[in-house]
Amino acid sequence: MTTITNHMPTKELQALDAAHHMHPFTEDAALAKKGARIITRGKGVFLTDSEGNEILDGMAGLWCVNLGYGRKELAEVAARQMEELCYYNTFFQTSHVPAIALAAKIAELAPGDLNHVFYAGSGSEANDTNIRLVRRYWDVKGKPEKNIIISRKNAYHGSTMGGASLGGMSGMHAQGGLPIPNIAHINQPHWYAEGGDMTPEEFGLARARELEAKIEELGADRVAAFIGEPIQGAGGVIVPPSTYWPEIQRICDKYGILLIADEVITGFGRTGNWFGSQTMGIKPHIMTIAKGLSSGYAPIGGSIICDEVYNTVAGSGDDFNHGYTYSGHPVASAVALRNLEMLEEENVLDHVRNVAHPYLMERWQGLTDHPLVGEAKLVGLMGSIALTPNKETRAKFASDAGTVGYMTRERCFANNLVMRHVGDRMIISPPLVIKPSEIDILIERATRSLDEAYAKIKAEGLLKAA
Ligand code: PXG
Repeated sequence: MTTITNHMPTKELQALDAAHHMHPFTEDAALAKKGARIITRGKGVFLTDSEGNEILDGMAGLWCVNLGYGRKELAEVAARQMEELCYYNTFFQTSHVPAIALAAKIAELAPGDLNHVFYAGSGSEANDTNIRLVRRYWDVKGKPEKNIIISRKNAYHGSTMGGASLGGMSGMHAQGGLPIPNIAHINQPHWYAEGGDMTPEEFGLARARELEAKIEELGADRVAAFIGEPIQGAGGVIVPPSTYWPEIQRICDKYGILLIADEVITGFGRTGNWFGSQTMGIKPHIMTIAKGLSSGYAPIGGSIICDEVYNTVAGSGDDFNHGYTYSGHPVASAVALRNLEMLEEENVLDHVRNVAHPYLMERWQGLTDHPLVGEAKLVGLMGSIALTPNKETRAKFASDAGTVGYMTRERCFANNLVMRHVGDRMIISPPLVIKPSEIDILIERATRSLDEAYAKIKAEGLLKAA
């Protein structure tokens, strides 16, 4: 067999990809006909594909490459660690320096008494850990029946059986017999799409109080925890009304329910603070982390656990029978630690707060002048715009949800901008190191794509409200 390299013709790479590589969240037979876009390298906020296109990555990969592509120092740290100790486990009463140092660093950065880290290989695995951890916690407390976890519709918490069950994606639940037992879902705080005539503040309270109603319905002695993304990411960058999270916190406190903040996207600077929980003013007992923990340079995730939950489970007199071969993988841990140090040394959070966010906010809000754009939201560097045929009424399109969003995404693709669509919402989450001049390129390509999509939508008679 010939060696497969970046230098092979695109068509050959696509054919091999189609023949042997099954993609996540993809209708593979349809992709096989079209051929995947092959990404060959990355530098800063730009990707290059096998055709030589320079693409501005408005999504930081999958919300993770926060320091940008091509950071040599991270590659060097990985190489050094592989030579020194490529692997050892953290089971059976052993540990190693990268896992220790990273846990200490995460505990230093995490607020309050979130002082303990359980490692996983990804965000999905970490949420599986959380399911077992909170159930174990209440079990040790003598309340084994307090085992239901409440989550939200349109939440994303991963793709394992546990993660997808916590998530509220109907398309995922429809495949594979999900959710697993004892997971309940309430409605999401998505004012633009579901708020009707309420003000955002009224709606935020109403949606938070669905948690109270659900706890009352199930009985507080049955409910172990509530899990939520401080800002829903994969669901469409849905920023909850300001009233939402304080009310959720009040309800969790009142009923003695553990609060899990899924910080897989919002952690490590994405919202301008170290954690989205700080931006939203909440105090979770457990945080799920992954993605930005290593800027995507190595696969690693985990749970940050407060003293009370840790002390209870750790002091139960029995093992917590859970863990992964790659829990605290030394290479991934070393890379993650260096990534966190670089975020600090380069004052990346200051850059997000004082440079990139204010500048992008101004330009992003400017997109609401476009006839297709109903609202523009941006917290830190995660943003969304709603596409609508009628800005006044916040109407949905008459076409199937996502038709217009997909058409817009196709124009972005053609214009060398990675901007995703979730239904008829367009979303961005660029590397945190993005410069104002690169934000100008992002906005210029986004505007051109919106213009082209608008022309096409009109031409195809799709500019109709449902
Ligand atoms: N929680 C949240 C909040 C996430 O966004 C996960 C958990 C799962 O992490 P892993 O590392 O297991 O993938 C995620 C992942 C998308 C998209 O289409 C989003 C994610 C993953 C894949 C696609 O926006 N988020």
